[in-house]
Amino acid sequence: MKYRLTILLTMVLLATACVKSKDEPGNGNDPKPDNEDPYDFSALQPDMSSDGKYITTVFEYRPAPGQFANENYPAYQTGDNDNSMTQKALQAIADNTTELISLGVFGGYVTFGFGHSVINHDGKDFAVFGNALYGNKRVTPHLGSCEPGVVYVSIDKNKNHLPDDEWFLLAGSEYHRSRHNYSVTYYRTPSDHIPTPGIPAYRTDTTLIRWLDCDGVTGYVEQNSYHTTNNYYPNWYSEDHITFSGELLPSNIQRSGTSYALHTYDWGYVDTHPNDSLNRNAFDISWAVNTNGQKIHLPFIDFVRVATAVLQQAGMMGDTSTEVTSAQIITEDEAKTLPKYEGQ
Ligand SMILES: [Ca+2]
Ligand SMILES: [Ca+2]
Ligand SMILES: [Ca+2]
Repeated sequence: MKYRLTILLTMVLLATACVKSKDEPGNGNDPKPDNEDPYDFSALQPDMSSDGKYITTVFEYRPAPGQFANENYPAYQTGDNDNSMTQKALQAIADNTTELISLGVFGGYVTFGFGHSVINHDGKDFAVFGNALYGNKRVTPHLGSCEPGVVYVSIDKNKNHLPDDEWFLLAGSEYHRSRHNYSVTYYRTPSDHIPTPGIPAYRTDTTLIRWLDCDGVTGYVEQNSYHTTNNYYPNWYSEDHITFSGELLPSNIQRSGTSYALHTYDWGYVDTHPNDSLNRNAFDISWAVNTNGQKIHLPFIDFVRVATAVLQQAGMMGDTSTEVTSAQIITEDEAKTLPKYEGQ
């Protein structure tokens, strides 16, 4: 009986673990005690004190573990901390750059701004670029590399110029088959860790970074033979475990024998289409939903967050991590040239 009760309690705890937590995008605001509509933004004025087109500020760079962590995009050097890594991230994605940052596996994110509000005009309002490529279907059908990240937006409701307000997901083409309010905790590799090599031989350690999700499922970010000198867990984090929460997309791995591809999703995701298409990499603030799935009208936004939205190992390509190279505002005139895709 006691045993059964323990199981029951564990199930209840696990079942509640996947609901929204206060650290999750979408929970920045305390509930209002009276009848005030929390989504009435009509009294707020956009900050249009500058008119730049590209990223000017990175507020947070919080990658999840992954094969590029510490090694590159951006590289960690002894003595780096949250502030210096955030500055490196800014140098990489500010302006019209082709440098990039990697966000690590599921949940890792970057939060940035354009130095002024982004108005929600008719059509798409801004674009975010990654480093996605399609496979050439005729020659290399399994060489696509699309690593979808989701976009959250926020409005500086408390006017402190910081992204500490409620976050809204921009619901893309896969929203209705995605897992909402998911979370995963990653654990720093213990110092006495013994690698567990796998098959094929590129799997040099199948148990490098342990993770535990809100369902109680556990797994690992694996070390592969192309990245053996870094330790995959961001060195500058003081915590020995770190939790990320948000939207989880279905796996986009296509496998044919030993060959893997990461296929594209239609619209509404970062690092999912090559950068030669503005429209495929463009986002409309009107796609915003809160964590209950309610559509929210935002007249403008002040903050953008991009987060890796899959949790998967893709053979010799290793773990899947969204990359960001730059972002830009889309003017109202430019938006008129960008036709809607089905479902937009
Ligand atoms: Ca819009
Ligand atoms: Ca704020
Ligand atoms: Ca990528």
